[in-house]
Amino acid sequence: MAIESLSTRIVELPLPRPVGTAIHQMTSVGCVLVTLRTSDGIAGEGFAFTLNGDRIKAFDEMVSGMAHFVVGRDAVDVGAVNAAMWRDINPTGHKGVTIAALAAIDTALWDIVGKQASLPLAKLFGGVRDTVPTYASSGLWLSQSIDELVEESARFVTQGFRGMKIRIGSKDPADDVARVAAVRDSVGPDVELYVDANQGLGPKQAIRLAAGLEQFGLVWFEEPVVTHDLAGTARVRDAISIDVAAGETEYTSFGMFDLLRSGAVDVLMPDLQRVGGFSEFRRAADVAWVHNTPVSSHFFTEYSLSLAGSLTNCVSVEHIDWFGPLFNEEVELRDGELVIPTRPGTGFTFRP
Ligand code: SMN
Ligand code: MG
Repeated sequence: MAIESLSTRIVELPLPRPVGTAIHQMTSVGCVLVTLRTSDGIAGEGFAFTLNGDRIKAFDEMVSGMAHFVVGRDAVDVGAVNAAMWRDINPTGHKGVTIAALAAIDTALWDIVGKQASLPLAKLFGGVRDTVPTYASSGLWLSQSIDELVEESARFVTQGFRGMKIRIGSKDPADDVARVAAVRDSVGPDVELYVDANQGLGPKQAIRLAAGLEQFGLVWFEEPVVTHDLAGTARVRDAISIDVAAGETEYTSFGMFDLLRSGAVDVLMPDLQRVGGFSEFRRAADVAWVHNTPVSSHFFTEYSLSLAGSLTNCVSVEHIDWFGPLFNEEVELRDGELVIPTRPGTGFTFRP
């Protein structure tokens, strides 16, 4: 069925409290909600977001400016529509606002394809699992005190999480070690702990810090250094025994290829918006596949479940609850894992 319209709506979701990482300060997220409507009344949905809603109107404009690529087209031709948008943004580049707009539209197109087929996208892409490991990630911020970390980590365990991510990158590395030690003490030896320095360290700083963190049995050390320093990230990876994860700030399967080829990561973490939607995430996962590297999704918990349910090499989905208020449906935690939705399309619909 032909797509009749593309519409957008900007919404701002306040966070429960201001939070900070080594490089971000956040009080809200701003979203551009994208809805495609077919002549037989099916709605395909996707969204793009910015931290604090910064410059969100530019994202709205970029999405709206691509309407002519989808209106009049059939969603099952998502490959051709995607290729046309890809060609069109060439002069501006395949990073940032351009790829975020392409990603949101690609997501909405696939949502229609799933709904038309009455299939969850995880099955339409080729189902591999019904639940996927996850870890609590909307918490344990660098901006919190040690007492708050202890209290919140215990609460995550009570909620049923078996893993959680701690933001690090303190001025004094001894503070990072103390913060991770306090959480490990609070949750016990069996809970999986991840750390994320949000690119806040230099390679040597990261290597020295890892030496102090190795005793805590961490799952991974995420974004130790600035995203474009692939050689620096690879140096860290070579020097430490903890796995290195990165990719959330890279764009498209080409960016992922560079990361993998540089030997910079043990776990690749594409972000649905920055990688370029479902189509490009799946290509990125295949690039990781040929590098024998697992993938774990960044943000976009709800939509990433469709990918996790269909990608053999997906090991986990980050649990961020910030975007929950957008949807009628809720993500479901079962025995510490997230349930892959069985509803058609992405399985999540905007709550008006
Ligand atoms: C992150 C990035 C941006 C804002 C908050 C948290 C973080 C993550 O890198 O991996 O969740
Ligand atoms: Mg991160």
